[in-house]
Amino acid sequence: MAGLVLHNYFRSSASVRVRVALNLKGLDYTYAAHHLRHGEHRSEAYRAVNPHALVPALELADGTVLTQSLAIMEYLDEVFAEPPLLPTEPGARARVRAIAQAIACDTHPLTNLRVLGDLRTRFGADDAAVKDWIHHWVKETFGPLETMLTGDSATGTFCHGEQPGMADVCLFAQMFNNQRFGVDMAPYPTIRRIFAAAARLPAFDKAAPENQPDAE
Ligand SMILES: N[C@@H](CCC(=O)N[C@@H](CS)C(=O)NCC(=O)O)C(=O)O
Repeated sequence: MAGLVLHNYFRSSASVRVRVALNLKGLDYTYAAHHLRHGEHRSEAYRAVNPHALVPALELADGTVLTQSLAIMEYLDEVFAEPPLLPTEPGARARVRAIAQAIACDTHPLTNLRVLGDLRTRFGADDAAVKDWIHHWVKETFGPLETMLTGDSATGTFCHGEQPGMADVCLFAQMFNNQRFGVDMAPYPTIRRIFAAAARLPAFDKAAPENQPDAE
């Protein structure tokens, strides 16, 4: 599809998700960077693109703007069937979505920039308290996720079988946050193994924060 513009930021894990999905589908896009630490996503110009003032947002050739990384991934999967990001069997689809949502809905929002900012400004949290908060909430999901992945024969090289999908995309993206925040990943060998398998694939590696034009 010609004329795709991805509004994003190199370090944003929700942006990583959409970059991987676009790469897996073999879609080219224009990279529009919005520096989150400089507050560029809160500008009037960007709010005209996404009133939520969050990245990513995917602008289609006809000007339609898609927001929410999970919704964007589902859109891409519906319009560009190959390779699929979800399996075909309903139970398997629910499993993959559950893993993806455990990360994207239960973990990531609690460690988002604006939440951490609020902890500091409205609730007086210092660096140590913020770090403790992040580690706590990652652990809340990654512990059960490790159990879930390790104890299920549906888990293969990737979260679900031998092909990477939406769950792997979310896991891969969150791992960069975990690394940046100094989360100890030793208790999660299966998650680390899946991350390593994904990182070996060009579509994932190309989407990693350090490989973006705005990387610092
Ligand atoms: N649920 C949204 C989350 C989007 C989101 O929170 N993006 C972060 C970067 S990963 C952001 O823009 N943060 C800006 C802020 O917190 O001010 C999605 O999956 O797209």
